[in-house]
Amino acid sequence: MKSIIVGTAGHIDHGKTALVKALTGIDADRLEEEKRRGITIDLGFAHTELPLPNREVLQLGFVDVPGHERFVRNMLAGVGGIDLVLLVIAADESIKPQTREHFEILQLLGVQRGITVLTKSDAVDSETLDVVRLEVEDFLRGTFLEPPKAPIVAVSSLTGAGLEDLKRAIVNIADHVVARDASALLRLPIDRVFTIKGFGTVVTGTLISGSVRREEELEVDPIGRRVRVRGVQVHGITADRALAGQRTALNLAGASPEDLKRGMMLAPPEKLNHTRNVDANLHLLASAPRILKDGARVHFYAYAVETIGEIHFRKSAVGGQMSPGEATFVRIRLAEPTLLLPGDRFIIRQLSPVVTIGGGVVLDAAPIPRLKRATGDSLLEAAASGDAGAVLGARIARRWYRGLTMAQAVAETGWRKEVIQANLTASVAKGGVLRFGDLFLSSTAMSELEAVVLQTLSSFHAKNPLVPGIGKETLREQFSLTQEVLAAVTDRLVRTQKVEVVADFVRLAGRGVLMKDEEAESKKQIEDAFAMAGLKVPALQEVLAGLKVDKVRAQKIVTLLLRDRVLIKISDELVFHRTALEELRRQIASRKATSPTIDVGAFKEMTGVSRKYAIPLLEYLDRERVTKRVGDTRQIL
Ligand SMILES: Nc1nc2c(ncn2[C@@H]2O[C@H](COP(=O)(O)OP(=O)(O)O)[C@@H](O)[C@H]2O)c(=O)[nH]1
Ligand SMILES: [Mg+2]
Repeated sequence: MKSIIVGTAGHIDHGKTALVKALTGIDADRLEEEKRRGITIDLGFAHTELPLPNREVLQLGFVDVPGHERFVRNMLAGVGGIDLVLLVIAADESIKPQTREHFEILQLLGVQRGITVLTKSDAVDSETLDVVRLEVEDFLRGTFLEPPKAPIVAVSSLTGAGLEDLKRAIVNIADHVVARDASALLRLPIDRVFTIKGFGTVVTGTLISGSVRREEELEVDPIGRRVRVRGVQVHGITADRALAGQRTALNLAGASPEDLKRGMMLAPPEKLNHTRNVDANLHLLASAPRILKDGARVHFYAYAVETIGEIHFRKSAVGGQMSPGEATFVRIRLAEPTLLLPGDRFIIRQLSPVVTIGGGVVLDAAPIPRLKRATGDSLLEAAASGDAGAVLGARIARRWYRGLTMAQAVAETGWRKEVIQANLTASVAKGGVLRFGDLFLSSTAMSELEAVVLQTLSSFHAKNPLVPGIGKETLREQFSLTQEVLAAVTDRLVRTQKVEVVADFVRLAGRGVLMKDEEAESKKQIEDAFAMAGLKVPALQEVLAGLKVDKVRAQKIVTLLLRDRVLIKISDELVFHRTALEELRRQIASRKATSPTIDVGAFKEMTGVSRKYAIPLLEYLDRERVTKRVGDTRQIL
């Protein structure tokens, strides 16, 4: 079953609500005031089904909008999710101000398909109808509603004339409507909130992407409230789930109607982020009454959201102002946090008098502060081109050394993980993008990082000849790297033999500690003392006392020997030379052939050390998993 949303548009009293009723049998004017005054104030909803030529059923959800100029903001809240528009023009009045304003809004929102409906055909003679038709054709020239690709159908809701033609036209066009992506992340802009006795809180909206099931947990943006879906209705009928492109009502647990309002958005928990800054391509209508200045404040509308936005031009080329008919990249600062994603359309209206002056498409809803303009612009250009691979490439590149995590990629695009993965396969294969687990880094950033790390190391060595290298953590903090990126860059430099990693230190390859003669001599003395002692090591303090260098420097040398693992400390008092411990391991290993176990006595005998040394040594071997203590004896592993 295919589901599409049909929206009405057009001047007040041109017969939009009557047309919806004629098509569906439902009066979309639901408010008492609307019925009394006979005008539509807020959005109205209706639904019906039509058979498709392939015998499938076409499910139609209608969003009926008010035509009155005072209620354009309500019209904007409804028009965001529509797939097909019925531009309603009364044959007895022809084109009027809100015909123009609504039509401009539809074009700014990028609505692709529709039908122009000349209503009240019964109220005029056929000559008048022909004249109006010519006028309307002229008005539609060069737009998405230009005939013949979009038909003009004359109807009378009163007599029913032309309604069958209109239904046929709807079915024809619906066939070409590309279904919204039900596999994308869910977003439901809330356009109504109310309570139903015995049910509690109900919200409605047009599901613009994804799907929603009963019992699912959702997050209300921007308030961050968690709610549970107690029930789902599609076009007034209880369903297990609603899919993108359906008018959806959800019964929610976890929020009362006072907590919620039109303009909030339902989304999966902890996946997407709201923002107060969006980068966009803004188009100023040719009909806009005046130029737009940098920093201008406007009404901002997207889906059911209505807030204030401050427009800042991205390109100095615009010269501080935008003329009617121009388009340019802008950053919009929003008065309230709003959940938007690239590709979302918006409308701007002047503060006073309130008229629609432009609109556009969001290119980035997660701009990074203080980013170089060129870097930011290359993302905007990629986003405007619509090339998913290029967009991801630019999003990764602008994160430079820090890289972009999969979770960030999901939040920035609203695409699922699998989609992101698929769109990155090519650049990962070609090497332009590097992948480390869930982190992506541009290869340019990585090469640059390698160079900077090498530079940093060489100046560090020059300044600190007695220190074996820079601590990994210090290096990480210096460039604000994540653990993954630090590991990746050091791995790469180790593999190309440019650096060495010793314990937690990174140093240039072959760059041991450069010592003065006296220190070098002392170092050798210490090493020799321990190397010759084997396991019967002297007390460290004794060795140090016999050196030429002072105590502080002697201690430093010992620290270096321990760091380089030339000396190994196995307890507070006992330090051994690496070779002595290696020899011990060999001895133990060869003993295994004759005896699988060893006790303290046998150990003392084998090594010739006293109990004072034997116990710590055996405990060390246990820790190193060379032996394992079993009761009074040790098993050789
Ligand atoms: N004669 C005639 N009157 C119509 C027709 N459609 C609507 N009307 C009348 O026009 C007025 C406005 O209609 P309505 O649907 O509320 O207009 P909307 O403001 O565009 O929703 C009402 O009094 C309707 O009865 C039609 O096809 N023929
Ligand atoms: Mg109406």
